[in-house]
Amino acid sequence: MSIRPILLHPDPRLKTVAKPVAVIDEAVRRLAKDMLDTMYDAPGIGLAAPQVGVLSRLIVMDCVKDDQEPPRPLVLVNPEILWRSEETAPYEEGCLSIPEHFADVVRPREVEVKWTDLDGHDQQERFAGLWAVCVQHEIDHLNGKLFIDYLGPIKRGVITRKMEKLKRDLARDGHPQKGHEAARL
Ligand code: GNR
Ligand code: NI
Repeated sequence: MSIRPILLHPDPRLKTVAKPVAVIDEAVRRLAKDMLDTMYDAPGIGLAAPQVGVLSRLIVMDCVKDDQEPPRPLVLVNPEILWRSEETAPYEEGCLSIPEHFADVVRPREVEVKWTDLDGHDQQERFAGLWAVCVQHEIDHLNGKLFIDYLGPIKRGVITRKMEKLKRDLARDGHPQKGHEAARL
């Protein structure tokens, strides 16, 4: 088990376009395993490699909500959106790199995605519901985009300044000071 630290916004690495994975080697398999461990530990429903400081096009997801259902850990190498539904839907999004901040984001309700799995095989699937929200959120991370980039500059600025303060507090004492309650913007 290896949990990697998750980068917090603002960080230049979270704004960088990630590079395609050229070969699936042991390092890529270890990264994927660590990202799943890190995601489940957080806990979160998805994680993109740039969030752990690796600027490669790799994401992991498990959007199974029901504890009764078996988990479905997915690793997507070099994911690409092939098709987006015309129909859109709002969802109140959060991000492990922007903890305690939530805002409605409107995205296509369904997407068709192709990717390479860890065995090097091509995969393709149509995602809907929370899976569609998550896969679009994660692919955005690979393109240096965060959910707050869909908000207006006022809301985005409020969140960014709160995150700058949180990071200062964490750097000083390793824990947030008062005034870091969850915020819905
Ligand atoms: O754990 C997460 N939950 C979530 C909720 C609504 C919309 C998107 C997400 S993804 C997020 C984990 C994360 O930050 N992935 O990049
Ligand atoms: Ni995120």
